[in-house]
Amino acid sequence: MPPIGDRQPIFLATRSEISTFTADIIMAKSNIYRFCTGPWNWSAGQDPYGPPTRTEISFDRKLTELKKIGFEAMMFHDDDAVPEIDAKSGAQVLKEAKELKKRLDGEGITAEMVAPRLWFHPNTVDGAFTSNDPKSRQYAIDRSRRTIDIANALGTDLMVLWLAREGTYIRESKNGRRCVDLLVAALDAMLAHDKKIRLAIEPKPNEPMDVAYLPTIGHALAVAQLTRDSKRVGCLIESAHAILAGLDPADEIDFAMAFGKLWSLHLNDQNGLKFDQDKPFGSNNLRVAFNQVRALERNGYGQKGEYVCFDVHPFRTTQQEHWSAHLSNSRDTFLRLLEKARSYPEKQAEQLIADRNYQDLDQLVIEHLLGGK
Ligand code: GLO
Ligand code: MG
Repeated sequence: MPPIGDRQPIFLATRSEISTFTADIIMAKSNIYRFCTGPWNWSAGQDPYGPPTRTEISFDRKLTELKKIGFEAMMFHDDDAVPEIDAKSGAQVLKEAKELKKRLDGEGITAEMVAPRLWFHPNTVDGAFTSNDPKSRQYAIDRSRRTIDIANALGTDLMVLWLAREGTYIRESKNGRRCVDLLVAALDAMLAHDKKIRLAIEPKPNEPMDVAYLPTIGHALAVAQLTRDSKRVGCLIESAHAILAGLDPADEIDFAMAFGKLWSLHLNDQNGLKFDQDKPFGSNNLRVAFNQVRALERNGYGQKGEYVCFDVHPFRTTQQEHWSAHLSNSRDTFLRLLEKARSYPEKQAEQLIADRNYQDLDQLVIEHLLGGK
């Protein structure tokens, strides 16, 4: 294994280690994976064509549910943490954030990250950091600074930036080169606001915009390099977003982790190039999900305290009493695929690779996922 400097340590169990695994050891080792989700992931079934199909679950119920389904952390939008944030003074926002921290501590739940919700407000109709209107751009930066203050109060140094409206409906409406400069200026303003905050960009190629400015991890990490403190700008990979960009999420994981920059993760699934589906992890393509788990394993994801978050939603048809099944199912699937990653017949695979027998390598993977003959 080549030296990797101060980048992420590599964790790749050898075949001989794997063969000694008992079920217990596998479970103990899986402890390095800690799970997280957000309050928005218990959505009520509404879509652009119809109203909710379930009643809203209270925040308190969501909070107490987490531990029961094996989750240790919650991720927040700024206004999940402090509702109606725009109507409140800075002091009030901080007071409420500190109250929330106490509630989280009481439940033994960690705040994984906070993300500014920059896509709801009238000021962000034409984009936030890349709006053509300077007042809107200022609003977006001011609100992001508040989000950083909330992150501090909740005890996390991670802010996630899903750049929902940083793109266009028609390309002639904005200047792409200028938008890169505006994004860098905004990231710089956030980095200057707090010396410790880390920014994780969550790329997505489209939706709600026709075309986004930072569609992939490569784009996110390239922009990071232009900022005043590139060490504090990394990324978050969402499986569905990678698939929407026509990429394999496992490759995005390997790429980000080669830079030591994968600071959070939104595992889910997606059936091809259509609306963002946020299906349970592994729901659509078990093999693609397996390869994501393998990529996380070989790169040691989680060893620096990173969480495995599921950005999944219940199907619209889901009934009230099954309100958490999409989350516990995603976690179960992850753990089952972790066993598959750890029991993968590495030696046999290596031989087939050496023989350039990818035909049988393909079948080896299929047989392994099917449970062996
Ligand atoms: C939507 C995104 C969204 C973000 C969340 C955190 O496509 O995945 O759910 O992850 O708002 O910023
Ligand atoms: Mg997401």
